[in-house]
Amino acid sequence: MDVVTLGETMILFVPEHTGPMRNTDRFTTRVAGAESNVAIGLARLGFQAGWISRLGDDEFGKKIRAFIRGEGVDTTRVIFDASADTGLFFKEKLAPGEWRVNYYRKNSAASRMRPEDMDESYIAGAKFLHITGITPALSEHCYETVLSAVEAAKKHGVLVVFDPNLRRKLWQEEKAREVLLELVSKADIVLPGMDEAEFLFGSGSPDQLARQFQKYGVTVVVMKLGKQGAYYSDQNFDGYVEGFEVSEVVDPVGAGDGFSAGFLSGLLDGLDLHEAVRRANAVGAMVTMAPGDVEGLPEKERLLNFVQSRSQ
Ligand code: CKP
Ligand code: MG
Repeated sequence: MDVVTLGETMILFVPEHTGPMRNTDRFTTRVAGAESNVAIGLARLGFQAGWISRLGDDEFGKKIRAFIRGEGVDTTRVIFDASADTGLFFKEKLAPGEWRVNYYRKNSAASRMRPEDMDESYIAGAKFLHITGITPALSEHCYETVLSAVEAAKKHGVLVVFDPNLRRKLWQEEKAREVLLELVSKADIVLPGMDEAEFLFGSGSPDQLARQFQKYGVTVVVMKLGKQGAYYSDQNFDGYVEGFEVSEVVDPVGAGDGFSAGFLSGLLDGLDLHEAVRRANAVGAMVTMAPGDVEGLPEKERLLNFVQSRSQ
């Protein structure tokens, strides 16, 4: 396995019309969850990705597993839990450029993940363990599950990649800050957005904020700067990589996960940090141009064509 990740994936309902969803009775359903988005992104780019989770033993759970497995992600560690439902979420487009996410995931099957669900040898066989700050917000058990996955990774020299993915609807600020910082302190690579970095450390420039992460022992920090691109820093190098022009932002949700998938694929292909971040920017941009959270994730050839066509 190149990358193993764990987290909750839900059925996403997208109302057909712009405006509050009480005014619509038509929805499109899709499959979405930050960690499986990353796994799908990597699988489309030709890498081996494994996704660990719990799903309800229900129609939606079956749909999610079939979809993710169909994308070529390894789902052998996914457990169907008959005692809870698969989580749902709704993504309303309130006005052009204004989105609202509504979760129906309390006590979901994924919130019942347990440290025992983490197969140490499965994690040990990966090059990277990818985690996000969403999972520990789901329940105390999920928090412990993430810690045990990280422990297994560290024990076997698997690099820990952490995307803070702050979700204010899921927990209180103080608790979020404490847990996210704890995970930062255990990560080798962090991929925060500027807003998340400022949430953790207060306002500052990207390089000042990156140094704060490095004080926690992080080796590589890549800060997402939206359409401006990204800033990266490791012990030896730092720099900015410009973002790609996007013709129209159809749906920005999932761009961060595309960024993670693009970045990890770059590292797995042996690119240097600058080039890996460029690839991350490209995949993030491509995700925003398609509806849904995973629909815009490209295959390798499309990605390389996109990058090349914008480099001339
Ligand atoms: O940070 P991103 O916009 O890339 O993350 C989007 C995902 O897992 C989305 O698919 C949703 O299911 C979630 O984040 C979430 O729980 O908010
Ligand atoms: Mg994100």
